[in-house]
Amino acid sequence: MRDESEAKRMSSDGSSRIRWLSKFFGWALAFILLALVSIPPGFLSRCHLNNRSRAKNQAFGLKHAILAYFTEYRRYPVEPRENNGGDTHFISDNALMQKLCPPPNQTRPSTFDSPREICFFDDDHARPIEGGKFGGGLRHSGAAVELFDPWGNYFHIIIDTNNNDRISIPAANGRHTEIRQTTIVWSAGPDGDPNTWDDNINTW
Ligand SMILES: [Ca+2]
Ligand SMILES: [Ca+2]
Repeated sequence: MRDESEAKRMSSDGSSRIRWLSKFFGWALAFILLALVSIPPGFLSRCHLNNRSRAKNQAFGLKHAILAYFTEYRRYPVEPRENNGGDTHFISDNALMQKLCPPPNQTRPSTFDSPREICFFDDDHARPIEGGKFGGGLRHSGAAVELFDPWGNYFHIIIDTNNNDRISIPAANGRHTEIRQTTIVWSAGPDGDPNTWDDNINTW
């Protein structure tokens, strides 16, 4: 008799647990559907636009920082490379950024390569994004510092290292046009490829 009532009680417990679980999953499903329906139309495209305007601000900030460095020291923050008399293409890696940004713990001047200890460039900390990358700001690693666009790639920079006050800007289909500027910066855009110009974001 006792075994029978114990079995009934266990069966009743099992049924109520199943009812509770099905109720829980029902509510969870309803909540997810409600959240999906509540995303305003155009939200995803606005995120895309925000990333583009963020990249544009970063590119102009970097360009102005390089020009300010030149004004201060009468030289560019990176050494020109041999390029058959042409201008030099750089990226926003540590070799460039360590001249423009102080290290996070203010351990200057041992690691901050700016003779007068001037901070020429600052930005948000890069955030983790998909693919194990960091994007949208400065990434400090020990004494090293790098700058990434919102899609986790370096910016590209051409500096007038042959000092003719002109830069031949790269463009689609290998076309080049000369403009009267001494520093240009561009982001490779969402596709991460600096040579596909439909989505690139530039300062000229
Ligand atoms: Ca030039
Ligand atoms: Ca591109």
